Amino acid sequence: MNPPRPMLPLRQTWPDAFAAAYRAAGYWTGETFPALLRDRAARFAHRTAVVGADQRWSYAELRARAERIAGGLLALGLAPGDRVVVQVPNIPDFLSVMFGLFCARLVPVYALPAHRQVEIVHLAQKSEARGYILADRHEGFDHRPLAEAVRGACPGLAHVVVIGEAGPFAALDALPPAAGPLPPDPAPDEVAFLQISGGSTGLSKLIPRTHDDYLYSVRASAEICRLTPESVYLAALPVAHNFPMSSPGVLGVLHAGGTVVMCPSPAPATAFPLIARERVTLTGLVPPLALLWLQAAPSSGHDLSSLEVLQVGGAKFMPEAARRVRPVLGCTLQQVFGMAEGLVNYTRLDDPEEVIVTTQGRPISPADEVLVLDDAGNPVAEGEPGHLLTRGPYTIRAYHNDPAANARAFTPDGYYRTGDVVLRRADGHLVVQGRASDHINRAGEKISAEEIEDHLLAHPQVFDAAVVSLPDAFLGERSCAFVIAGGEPPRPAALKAFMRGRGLADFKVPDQIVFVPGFATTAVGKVSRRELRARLRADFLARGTADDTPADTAAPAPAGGA
Ligand code: OOB
Repeated sequence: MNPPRPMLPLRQTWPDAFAAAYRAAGYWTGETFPALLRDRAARFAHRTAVVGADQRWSYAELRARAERIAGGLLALGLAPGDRVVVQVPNIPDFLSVMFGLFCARLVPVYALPAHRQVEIVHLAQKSEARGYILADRHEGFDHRPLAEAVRGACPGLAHVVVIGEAGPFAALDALPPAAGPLPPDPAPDEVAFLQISGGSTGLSKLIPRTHDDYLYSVRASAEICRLTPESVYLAALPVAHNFPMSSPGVLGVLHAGGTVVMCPSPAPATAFPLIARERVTLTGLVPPLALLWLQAAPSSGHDLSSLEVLQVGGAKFMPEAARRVRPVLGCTLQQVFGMAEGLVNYTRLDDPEEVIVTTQGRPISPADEVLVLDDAGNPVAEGEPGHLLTRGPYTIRAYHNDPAANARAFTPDGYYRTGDVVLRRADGHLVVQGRASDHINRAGEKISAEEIEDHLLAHPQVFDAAVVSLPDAFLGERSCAFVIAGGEPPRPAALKAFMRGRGLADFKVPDQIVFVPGFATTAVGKVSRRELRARLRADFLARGTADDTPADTAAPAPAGGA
């Protein structure tokens, strides 16, 4: 066997004075994920930790299963410190795998079930992954051929483990027995996992989060959401995403000793019966799904009366829709404005209805530093819109292995440039106004215009392409590609099939394709991509044909991202 290649170290560090202050203030407590699991398994041994379609595991069972997986993965040949891409849908094994990795000191790299070859290969290569854990099938898609293709493209990916029918791979349920004791617990300032960025430019960046910083956000979120051992959380959005994972999400609920109900799809037909059966108290949705639920609830016939809080986040929830949550669902709305890089804002459960409906909340922590700046970098007057920058005890200071992105995204004094334009009210609540960067927020899924343009340009009949967001009554935003054909224009459907054929996640395939003869340029003949996109979008909208004419698509479905 070849000796393992040296991997780029994972780290996430704050300047000493900040780290000391965060510890002194009790934000960073030294808690780690393996210790959390052991503690809850001892305190809540027989209470239900997680429920699936036909599974119901107590905390003691979750721990036993996680530790078995940990031992099995190490016996298979993975070594502490190795990164493992996790592409697991909303099933109880998501939690046993995640905690199994933590207990083995392996580092999860969270992929979404909707990701395809392009995304998984990128994550595996960028993280230097040696393992890939996936479910055999999800929503009619067989992930094993995908795993074959990924393994072919990533020679370092030594171990592929499948939940369900494993085919040519190792089966999660048949891992070898542990060859020895599990490694000692990690240091709390070690990187626990890699989360992925919304990807405003190019491909997703990797976000290293430490035990200390992430568990602070989990603990504080659980408190803000008043979670208790009686809380029952429906995981309706893909749990690998930061919102359902930790805001307060499945981790917040386990931290509080409550119950996680894994919902395989956020559609009302799947979610409503589970809410009724499990007496769910809390769940989180992206705005398009919240709209669907508001539409479906009155005539659904399911008893949704256990629901106390509906969280909505990932994209802007418009006040007119927000106002309908309490009358229609009989529960409190909580708006959540967060980012995988850190900062999370919540409306509080006892905020006045006006605040809940019209704002995106305020930060978790008194130590969250928030700046709202004009283009020149000066603070705007209170109540004026500006660029949101932030730093704090659970906001990263750097991406993994990406000096160019770090130079763009962080100021020299460590603030993260969120790319969002917000206004801060006198009472400290933030209202999201839009954003400065060129991505499309499609039902909470962030799509980089640049990444999609690159794929379009790979088509032989595409001369140039610019991808923009257009307003969409349902998705919030949909993607539209303006394409200059090189020769005979390809049919939009063929171009979309080409994109899928390149192994791109479905939600990134443009919803609409508009062929144009050329891109108007300035007299100088040169224009930045950003200006170009802005101009194409503005011209198209000015022609008044944009909304409700997804010319070449059937009604687009939200991928259920956040
Ligand atoms: C969440 O995380 P990401 O990393 O997928 O996306 C972050 C971006 C934000 O910078 C903002 O542009 C947008 O998503 N966003 C919202 C929003 N919540 C997120 N825009 C308007 N209103 C909101 N409520 O999306 C995320 C992470 C943790 C909790 C919640 C959402």
